Amino acid sequence: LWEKFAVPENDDKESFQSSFVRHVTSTLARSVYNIDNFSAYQATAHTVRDRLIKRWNDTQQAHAEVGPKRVYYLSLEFLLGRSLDNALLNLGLKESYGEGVEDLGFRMEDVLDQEVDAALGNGGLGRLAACYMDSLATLDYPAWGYGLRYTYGIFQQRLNDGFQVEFPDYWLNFDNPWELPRLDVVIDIYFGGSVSKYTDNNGRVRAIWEGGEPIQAVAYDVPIPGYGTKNCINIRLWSSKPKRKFDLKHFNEGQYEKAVQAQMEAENITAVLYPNDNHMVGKELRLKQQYFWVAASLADIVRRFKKSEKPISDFPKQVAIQLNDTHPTLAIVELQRILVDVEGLEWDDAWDIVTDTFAFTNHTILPEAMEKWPVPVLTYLLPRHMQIIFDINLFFLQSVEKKYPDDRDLLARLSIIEESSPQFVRMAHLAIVGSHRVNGVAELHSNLIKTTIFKDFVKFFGQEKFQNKTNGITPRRWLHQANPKLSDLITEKLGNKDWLKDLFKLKQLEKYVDDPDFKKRWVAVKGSNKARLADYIKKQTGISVNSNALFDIQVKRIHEYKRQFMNILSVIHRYNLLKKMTPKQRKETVPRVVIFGGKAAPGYYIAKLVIKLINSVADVVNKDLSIEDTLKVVFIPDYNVSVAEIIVPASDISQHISTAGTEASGTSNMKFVLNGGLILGTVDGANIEIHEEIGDENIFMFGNLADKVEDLRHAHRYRNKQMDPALKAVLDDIESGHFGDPRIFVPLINTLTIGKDYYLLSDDFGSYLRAQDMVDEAYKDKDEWAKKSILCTARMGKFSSDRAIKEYAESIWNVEPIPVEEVR
Ligand code: 26Q
Repeated sequence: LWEKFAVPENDDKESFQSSFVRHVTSTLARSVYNIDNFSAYQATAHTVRDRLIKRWNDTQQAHAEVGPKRVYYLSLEFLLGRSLDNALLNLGLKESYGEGVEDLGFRMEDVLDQEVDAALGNGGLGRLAACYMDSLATLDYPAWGYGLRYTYGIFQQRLNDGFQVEFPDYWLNFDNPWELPRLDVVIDIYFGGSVSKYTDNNGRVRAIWEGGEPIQAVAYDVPIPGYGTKNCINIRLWSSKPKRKFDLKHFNEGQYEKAVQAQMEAENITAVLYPNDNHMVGKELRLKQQYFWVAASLADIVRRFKKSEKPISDFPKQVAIQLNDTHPTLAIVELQRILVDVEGLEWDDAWDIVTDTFAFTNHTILPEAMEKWPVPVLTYLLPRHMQIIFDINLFFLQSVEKKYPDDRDLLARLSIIEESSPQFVRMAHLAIVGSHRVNGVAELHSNLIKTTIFKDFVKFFGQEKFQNKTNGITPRRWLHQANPKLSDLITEKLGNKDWLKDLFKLKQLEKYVDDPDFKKRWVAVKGSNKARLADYIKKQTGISVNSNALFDIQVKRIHEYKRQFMNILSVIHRYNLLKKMTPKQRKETVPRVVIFGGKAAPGYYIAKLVIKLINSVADVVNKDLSIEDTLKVVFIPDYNVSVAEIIVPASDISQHISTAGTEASGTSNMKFVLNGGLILGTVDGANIEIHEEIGDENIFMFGNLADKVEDLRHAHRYRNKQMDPALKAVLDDIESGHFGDPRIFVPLINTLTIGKDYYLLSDDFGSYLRAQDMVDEAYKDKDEWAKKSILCTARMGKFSSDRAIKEYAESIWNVEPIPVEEVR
């Protein structure tokens, strides 16, 4: 009977249109004679959503039949961006649905443009999680993501007089077709309360934690379709809400307000994403977010495991949990609590299960980003967990003591507890001790953590526990979707779209580097992408830029270690040179458009001054007619995933210029090169491996190496005398008031003097300027540049997130793909 009523979903234009009309009239309750672009978007999205739900169900059914080991990716951030175009492409529906939309009188581009970004992340770490979900789905892995459904995503950035101002990102304002509320999947989460001891039937003393008032975690599921497969995986996002019970006690005492207050605080937990990137903020609410999320996710995972009716000792054979940085580290403690307090296991048996289950990815070595939480706060919010952490630490330090007797310094360095007053819990230490594998995100970074911050752990646990998994990006979104013209050209040349599932196939493009016709078409695609960006810049900022100029782009979170400051200082240097040139000399120079974008954390004063300086320089340079359009400076506001999709395909050069050893990997570097843009970069993070893949001739590298950084910092006691003269001249220029009231920039300039130039701008400035000159020189030879651009794309196979995910699956998770058949 069920089969009789199951309506087969067809992928042709007419089926789309009939579904579209049904959604307009039923779901949206509108007349088909009166629909705007937004309604057209909604109706299209709902039509696609129906297809996704079908695949989602088929996938769950296929997995239930096999009962495979599943991988769970725990991330506080999923920076997904828009979903409609991506889903259409991954499902192979773009063409038929596109025609269907256009036939009904809409422009597909305008329809797609109606969607708001799902911006539940800050930057690299959150976008990495999104790329990994795309690869897990595409490669048919039985995987789940777990995160939080923030009511407010990363803030929207606007500019006022060149200063950043933040606006709330209330992204759920007009319904979100990409989530499926699971009002039946609700888990009670407790904070506070008390721990009591009791003696069990076997005479053993056991602990029982009774928390305070429960808060409900409600599941919202976000389907993630793979490319060219029926597999459709799930990101489960938890939303907090008060457990609606009538609080008679408060009510009778006439404390109605207090009762409501408690309910509001419950909703607060998932209200807002913390907007700090690579910086720890010690807010209690952030810790509550972490536990709320981790406890709900583990309850869900344990419940799913129990359905298998396997013995609890099989847990690590069925479950792999990846910790995306230290943010979910409390999951280790929560699983130990469940196994010991609830399931009644012995401590050691439980701990073996825990460590076999978890693996931990580190994303930074910056000291200010290392998570640590005060013991008193943990004791009061999660008393039982704090006891368990002390016990984990005790047993761990005992085992250290046994291996290295009488080394008290070693014990202090390894301890999960920092012995300050108050004491702190070092989350990275807890994550390492509770995991069977730890990885960094690029070769250099993985080596650095082994020799610096985690050195003692390597000594104790041995090398095998510490791995490298170089990051990757999904070529579906970052080439096929963002750069359709280049994608079409590649597909035409290679004869099929297989490269989208095996990015190493791009290698075949190398055959055509000397084919004039191919080169011409390659350059034309870049030109049209630059024209598209020029239009966007005109619309957003009013600035006209010449798309024949060299497009030089630095877009990423604004942070001192990423050195946007050094970039804008070099722009001032360039401007001063251009002003001194004769008209003839200016004719011979390569015109440049220097483009910046990125958000500063709202409380990061210096980063905000960098934004102001960029805009002040832009104001002066852009209206100076004397330099005859040889230089333009642009700050694109509100950089996010969908803006990146316009920017990334349009670069000639992109800058990744962090102080060596500070950028764990970087992933936008990969995006730009995959789209045929060259890199100007330091010997840092994944730049090094990109260099290795694409070759010396196709990248501009400069600056001091990571192993020199410590010594250079040390030498900076005598800073002022040694400052690079070109840099000094530029700073003098700012101080003379050429770029507005110089008093504004004093604290920024002080970072180079009083602040001892921690990020070594002065040490790298000379080689940076020389590298810039080499870029100009190389760009003059258009033909050679085209060749470099093609080789860049052709050699980027390694940086597909598919490669990264296969490495995780094979050497950390031990999970296998499960093919998903369509169920009719
Ligand atoms: C921690 C505690 C309290 C509040 C906030 C945080 C917090 C939030 C976000 C700490 C760090 C982050 C984000 C870090 C991040 O994005 N790191 C980047 O990860 C990328 C993916 O691996 C790398 O490519 C980048 O190099 C790295 O900077």
